[in-house]
Parts: sequence; C-alpha cells; structure tokens
Amino acid sequence: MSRIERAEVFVASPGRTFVTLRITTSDGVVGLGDATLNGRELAVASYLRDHLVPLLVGKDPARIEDMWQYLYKGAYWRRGPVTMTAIAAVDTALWDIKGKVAGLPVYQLLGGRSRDGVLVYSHASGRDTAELLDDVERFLALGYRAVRAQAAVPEVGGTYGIRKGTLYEPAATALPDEQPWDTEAYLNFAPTYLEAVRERFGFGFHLLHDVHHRLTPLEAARFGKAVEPCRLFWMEDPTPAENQEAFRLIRQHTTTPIATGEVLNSIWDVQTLITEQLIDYVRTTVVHAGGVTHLRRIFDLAALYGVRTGSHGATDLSPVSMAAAVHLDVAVPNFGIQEYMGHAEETLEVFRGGPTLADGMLHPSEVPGLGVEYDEKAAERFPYQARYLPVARRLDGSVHDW
Ligand code: GCO
Ligand code: MG
Repeated sequence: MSRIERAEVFVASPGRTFVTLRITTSDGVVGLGDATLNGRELAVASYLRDHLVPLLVGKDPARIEDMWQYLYKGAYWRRGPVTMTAIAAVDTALWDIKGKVAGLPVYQLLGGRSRDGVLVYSHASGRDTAELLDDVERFLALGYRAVRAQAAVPEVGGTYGIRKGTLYEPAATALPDEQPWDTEAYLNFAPTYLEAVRERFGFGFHLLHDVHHRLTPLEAARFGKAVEPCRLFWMEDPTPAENQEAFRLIRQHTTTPIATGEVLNSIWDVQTLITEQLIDYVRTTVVHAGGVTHLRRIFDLAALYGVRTGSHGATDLSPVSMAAAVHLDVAVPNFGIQEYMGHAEETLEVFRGGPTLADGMLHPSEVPGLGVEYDEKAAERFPYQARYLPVARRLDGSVHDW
C-alpha cells in the first residue's frame, strides 16, 4: 500500500508570500496544498511543520475523509483560521494525489462537470469616479462579464480596494499601514459611483461591490436600499462577518443580494447565515475553510437552502487554491460566481499550470490532479518577506474594521 513518505512546507514571496505544502507518497506521487494566511503566514507554516507533518508520515494518502476527521477532531481545539488553513493544505494535497493516482482531473472525482465554464469577476478600482469608470471599461473590453467596482472616498483619502500597481495587493508594507475611515463619507459617496458605472455601461454585465466589513447592520441596510437601482450582483461583507445574526436586520430591509464568508473557516461559522437564508452567496474558500472536503460540505448545505457559491479569489490565494476552487466550481450544482484577481508574473514563475481564462470564464486544467506544479528552484529566487494587511482608524483615531 502507498504511504505518505514526506511532507515539506515552502515559504516564499514570489510577488507576495505563499505557504505551500508538498506531500510525496512512497510511490513517488506528489500533491500540493496552499497554506497561505495573509499577514499570518508563519503561524500556519509552523502548525504544519511542527504539528502536522510528523502525523502525516506513514499514513495512507488515499483516506482523505479520515485524515480530515483525524486532524480536526484530533486537535481538540476547534476551528479558527490557522488550524483550518493547515488542515486545508493537507486535504488539498491529498485530492491532488488522488487525482494523479486515478489519472483524472479533480473535478471528475467530484462528480464531473455541472457546467462548461466558471463565471468570474475581477476588480476595477480608481482614486475617483473617473478613474474607476476607465478601469471598468478596461475589464469589459477584456471580456469580463462581471466586475467589482471600488473608488476611494474623496475627502477621506484611502479606502479598501484601490489598486496601486497592476494588481490589487493590500498586504504591501513591512508593518501595518494605517488607513483613515469615515462611514458617513463612504455612505454618501459609494452609491454615486456605482450609479455612474450603470449610467455609462448599462446593465449588460454583473456589477459587484465589497463593503469590507465596515458598516453596522442598520448602515448596511441603508446602503443596500440606496444601491437597489444599480441591481448589484452582490454587496459583499456589509458587516463584520463573525456576527451571523446581524444579517437578519439587513435582509429585512433590502433586496440587494448579500455575500459573505471570506474570513470564515467552517460550516459552523456559516450555519445560521445559510439555514436562515440570510445571504445569497457564501464566500468561504478551499484554503481557509478546511480544503476541498470541508468546502464541499459547506456548499452542499448551502444548496439545500438555495444559497449559491462565490468563493474568495484574491491574489493571496495561491494558484494551487485557485485550481482547487475551479475544480469545485465546475462540479457543484449551486455555483454562483468565482472571484479571480489573477497573479503577479513572479508568482506564475513558481506555480505552473492551472485553470485558463477565456471570455470571462475560467476552465479547469484537464491533467490528472489539480494541474499545478511548484518550481522549488524558482521559488528560491524569492525569499520570504514579511508583509502586513492595513489597519483602519476612524477620524477620532479609534480602530475600525478593515
Ligand atoms: C476580496 C477580499 C480581499 C481581502 C484580502 C485579504 O474580496 O477579494 O476582500 O481583497 O482583503 O484577500 O487578504
Ligand atoms: Mg472581500
């Protein structure tokens, strides 16, 4: 019988930091898992190296479900981003191995295709409305059918989601950047640029917006109502995601669809949101919510309640995660949309292969497993660099949700 012979953890910063787990079996089959937790990367690397790798060696790589239960229940300490990201990396690597052993792409192991391609959205942004409109135009010209729109609040200076270079990268400084926040200014301004986008480009594409946890339930209800004429595909993370009950109030006041879950890690974190149908899209991901095994469980619960998927896909999700996401997206019946920000050139020098983009849709790779390879030699050219996500402060100097 095949055994897990080796499990190695790589930490490198090709364009940004990624933590990657590589499992090798006694038959020489290699599987990859993403273990990146933006701004807290080394905690997961240590969890894997110091606590999970010693448990993996000698185990049967074919028993994916059993491994998941063993690592989850065996920890005693439940949930949380560090634990669930570490478990996700092991789980994803084992799915990669299973696909390679079977000679099939992972989506075939998940029941095969439910659709021909995976609808994605990308990120348009601007320092003001004019710049945002140009950026939306650029994405539409590239063939995207869904675009997220964010513009900086003028009097306040910064806000979440404004790109500086070619890719949006919030974790850009050696210590956390402190950014100003003013809720009233945002509430006054954001609906105006979303309206401007619809006015200029019409309704023939999906328009999305990320509030990024900044509002109270009542403020979010007000915002959702204000943007109803824009017919958003969704407003994302209207309030801090950990209070599931908060979404009841938002839901009662607006028909703007709601998405949340990118910072949540388990089926229990989204249980109320899904079973009370408080959201339309669940944004949990392979990497932060326990791997393919656990994310599929979340998606199945969501399907029972008419909630669709809309997984997180920012640049801090490595190409391994994105590949796994697209295999799931193409297979599950209740897929909604997939975020896709793309990756820096340096990232793609280290991670080779993966899904391909055509006409605003992603298509999974057809090679056995996940279809991504990790070039260890190339990664050595990009040593680890510590980078933090920003912190938001209100105008009175107190800390706000970023
Ligand atoms: C998104 C997210 C990201 C996160 C980032 C944090 O919707 O894509 O909100 O931009 O802020 O992934 O690591
Ligand atoms: Mg988001």
